[in-house]
Formats: sequence, C-alpha cells, structure tokens
Amino acid sequence: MANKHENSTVIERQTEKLKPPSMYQVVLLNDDYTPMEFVVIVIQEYFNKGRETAMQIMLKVHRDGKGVCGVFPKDIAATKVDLVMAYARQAGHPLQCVMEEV
Ligand code: NFA
Repeated sequence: MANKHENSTVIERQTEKLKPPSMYQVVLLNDDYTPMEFVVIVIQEYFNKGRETAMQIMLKVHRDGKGVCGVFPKDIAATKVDLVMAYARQAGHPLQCVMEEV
C-alpha cells in the first residue's frame, strides 16, 4: 500500500511478505561417451571453476551420475543450461545439463 506523506512524497509500505527469488542448481549428468576432458573444460569455462575443482566435479558426475556445478537465480541457471547444451551438441557430445530448484 502507498501512503501520501506531508510533502506529497509517496511512501511505500510493504503489506505482503516478499519471498527471496528461488535458486536453481545447475547439474551435469553422466553419460558413457562425453570425454572427461571436455566436461572439465565445460566446468572451467561456464562455471568459473579452477582446473582442480573442475576435475573434482567431473569425477563426482562420472562416479555418482550427477554433480552440481553452481547455484543461480532462475534466468541465469536457464542460460547456463542452454549455453552448455549448445556447446556439447556443437562438439558432437551427448552431455546433459539440467537445472533443479533448491
Ligand atoms: N563417463 C564419461 C566417460 O567415461 C565422462 C563423463 C563425466 C561424462 C561427466 C559426462 C559427465 N568418458
């Protein structure tokens, strides 16, 4: 609700509780064909991780079937998924990247 103050400035008063924006994990899924080195490069380039961290995440995906590369607001997460999927397809690899609400 808005309220006019003495000097005519509109003062906003919050009546409904605002929730913080939902966050989404961007997750890579394992497959049998995408080269390990390609996955490491993807994690470094699209998720701003160093080589060691990228290697650890790749190995977790390889062993456990999935691994989290980062957590972002919805639109950023969706863009990361699109960019990674496009890069993998262009390179001819079946790598899958998905987002999951946290
Ligand atoms: N499992 C793939 C291989 O053995 C490597 C891989 C890791 C693929 C992480 C996808 C994600 N070549």
